Amino acid sequence: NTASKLHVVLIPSAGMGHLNPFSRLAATLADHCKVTMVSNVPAVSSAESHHLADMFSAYPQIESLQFEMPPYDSSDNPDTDPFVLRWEMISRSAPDILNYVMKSSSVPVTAVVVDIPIAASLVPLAKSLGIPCYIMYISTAAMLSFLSYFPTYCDSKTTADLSDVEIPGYRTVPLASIPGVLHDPKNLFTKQFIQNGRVVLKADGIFVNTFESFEEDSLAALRDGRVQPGFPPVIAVGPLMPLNMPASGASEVFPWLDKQPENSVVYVNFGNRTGMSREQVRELGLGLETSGCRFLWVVKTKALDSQDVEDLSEILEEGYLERVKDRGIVMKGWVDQDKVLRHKAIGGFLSHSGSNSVIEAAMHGVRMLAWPMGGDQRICAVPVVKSGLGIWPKSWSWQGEDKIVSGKEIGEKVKEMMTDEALLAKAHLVGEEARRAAAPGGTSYQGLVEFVQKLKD
Ligand code: BUP
Repeated sequence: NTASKLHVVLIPSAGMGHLNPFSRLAATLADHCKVTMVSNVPAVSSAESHHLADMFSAYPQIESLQFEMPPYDSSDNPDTDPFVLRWEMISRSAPDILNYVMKSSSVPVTAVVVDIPIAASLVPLAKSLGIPCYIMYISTAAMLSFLSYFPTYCDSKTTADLSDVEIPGYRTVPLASIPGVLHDPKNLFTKQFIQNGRVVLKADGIFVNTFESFEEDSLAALRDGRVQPGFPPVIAVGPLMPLNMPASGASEVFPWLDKQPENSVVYVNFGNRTGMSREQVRELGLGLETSGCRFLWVVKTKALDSQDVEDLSEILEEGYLERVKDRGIVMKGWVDQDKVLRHKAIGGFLSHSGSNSVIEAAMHGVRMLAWPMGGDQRICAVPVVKSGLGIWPKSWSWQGEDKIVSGKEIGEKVKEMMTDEALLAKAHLVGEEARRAAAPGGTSYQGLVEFVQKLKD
């Protein structure tokens, strides 16, 4: 049959926030056609190495191609985030990666799906070889609108400073929601962001890990050309279903969760890339304690997991762990977020509102208290509030502001979220809609079926 001759090659960049949705897309697509996923080795973080090894062993039907990254001199960009540096390395190696893919593939390549941070180099190359090229956009449709409009905004602005970005016919993105790094036009990330923002228009289509009812307004604005005329097809494919493999990371949390009442535990995790200052960590600890709620808290003070080696007892106030031991688990490292969010004891999620965390909370219908810290997180918090999934105290600090949010404020908001029955009911509804979208016959499922059908034609 034709489907067995279709071969889609996925090229992710780096960071668990990218590998997770790519792996989920690979597993979903593998039900419809042959799928290969390229990994760039060695991985930047240990979480990524573990994840890739586990995924390829659990899903032997996904072919693995490993591309050895050449050594890279980072002296031009000494302070750059290691993930952004890796994106740059991959972009520079794009011709070699595509060459390698074409040479090593056992079956001719029908289409490639490339990750957004490396799209500017890979989309034009793939197109020049006559290969249909799709982008996997790793964030919300709201953020895709901002990314796609930002180059136009930069071309037309008359001063060096940024201001509110008005996307005509759609919405105004306030200055405070613009990723802080974009203020510096010389920054490597800013250059990549603008190039990738321009290249989206050249892709054959763009996958977004979102679903119709969650971001109806943003999807409509993209599709009807309000954000940019002639926008390629936007295929909402979310929530992408978690992989079916043994839980990763800390396992001791689950027997504890099993003993807690339904909807009683706040899960607190700020993602892979957000290290919090020790002072803020201590206030957060006080907040969780004074909220009176049960909690599962993953503490992170460094952006890269291999550097996050400080012991909890050094980070937290003396005596804290002893005081909260009957009510909470405080841990460092990795916990299987999907398994946590689907647990019936979890009643709320205090999150940095990273795009994957948002869509995962939506999928499991878990109420959110959004505390965006930087990057695209304030833009991703918008659909959280709009859909009714959660609340967002906008005055809380972000992006390296000196301001510390007090334990008292945090405690009050956590309690507010956890006692709001209407919010709980609304979040459950969002969860039902999300799961319906992803199930056979749902809008997101259909989006992927139509993508495969188009490749066949
Ligand atoms: Br930390 C952590 N367990 O302990 P986001 C993360 N995850 O399963 P990002 C775990 O990593 P930004 C952990 O489920 C999600 O799929 C989580 O992605 C998983 O945040 C992913 O939420 C994290 O997008 O920051 O990538 O850390 O996207 O804001 O740059």
